[in-house]
Amino acid sequence: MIFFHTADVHLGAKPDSGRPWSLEREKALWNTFSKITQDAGRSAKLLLIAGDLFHRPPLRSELNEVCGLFEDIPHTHVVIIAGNHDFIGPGSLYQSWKWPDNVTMLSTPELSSVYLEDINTEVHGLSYLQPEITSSLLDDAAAPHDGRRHILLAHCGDANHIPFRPEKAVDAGFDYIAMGHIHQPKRYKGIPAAMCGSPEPLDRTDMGERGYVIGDLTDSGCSIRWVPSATAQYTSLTLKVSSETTTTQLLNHIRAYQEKNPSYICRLKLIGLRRPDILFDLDMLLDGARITDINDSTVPDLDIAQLSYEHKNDIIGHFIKQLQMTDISEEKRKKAMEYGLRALMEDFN
Ligand SMILES: [Mn+2]
Repeated sequence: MIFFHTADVHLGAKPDSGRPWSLEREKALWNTFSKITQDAGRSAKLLLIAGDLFHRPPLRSELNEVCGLFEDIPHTHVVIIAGNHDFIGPGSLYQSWKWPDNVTMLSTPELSSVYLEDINTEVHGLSYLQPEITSSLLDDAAAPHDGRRHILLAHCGDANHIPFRPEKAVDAGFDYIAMGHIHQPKRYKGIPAAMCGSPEPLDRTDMGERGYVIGDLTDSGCSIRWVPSATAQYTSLTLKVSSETTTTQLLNHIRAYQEKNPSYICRLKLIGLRRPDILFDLDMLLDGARITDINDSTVPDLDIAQLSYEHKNDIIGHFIKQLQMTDISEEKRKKAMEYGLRALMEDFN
């Protein structure tokens, strides 16, 4: 029995809000989820959604949209739980929503299940009714030896969101544990369990590839593989500058890199020695390429001996001499030299 396992789709989120590519990312969340459901419809009997399908309690229009996707795959069962983001609070549309026939939401705060007869599989799970659950609610989950296959859907994984060890659920008889909540995918060695990760990264802290799980549950056990699905990837890019480097050169370099890797959105780090009298125009870099943030760790390339010779009769030379005689740590001296000389030389230029 082939199944798909996804979670943390966060439909409705606006990644990198305010940046030029934000709308494109917002649409990518929908497009990738749509593609996953279509692929599931072609090859899987069951689509598991382990919480946080939506970024917040969903709007009517958003629910209509996903129901349209599920109606297009009538021969695939869909089982959903609500996570900490799309929790079923007072007034949540989840409470009274009429899902298509192939869809089940396990919406109670204690474990419940749905038995899918044609695939002899029972899916167990619970939904969040509030954004946090600190108790280990799933520790007592158990699957009976009744000839059915049993799957546990679990939105869990940190102290405020159902602390949980999947090993325990395997010992309690479950054939697969479909976990959600942590965006970084994780396999558990030797046991049929996975944190599938989000199908698309949500922000710059979601570094690396993202995807979902395709599993095959048979009488001899459960095999799973992880499939990449994300259309963008947050990566770190470190560039080393020299005293000849200009902002335009940096921008051209980053643009060429991103043309070669069009899915990359970069966190930029600048290192190396820059010309002492310039600061890179970070706004120009942020405006000109897909960069979320910049860590400028460059240091000015100061030739102290040369400077103190050239300025032996003015305040710059005097400043260098005094600082060299001051009893402070080398690190502090370096910083003070950098800031002091920058300020003094601006006056001179
Ligand atoms: Mn979550």
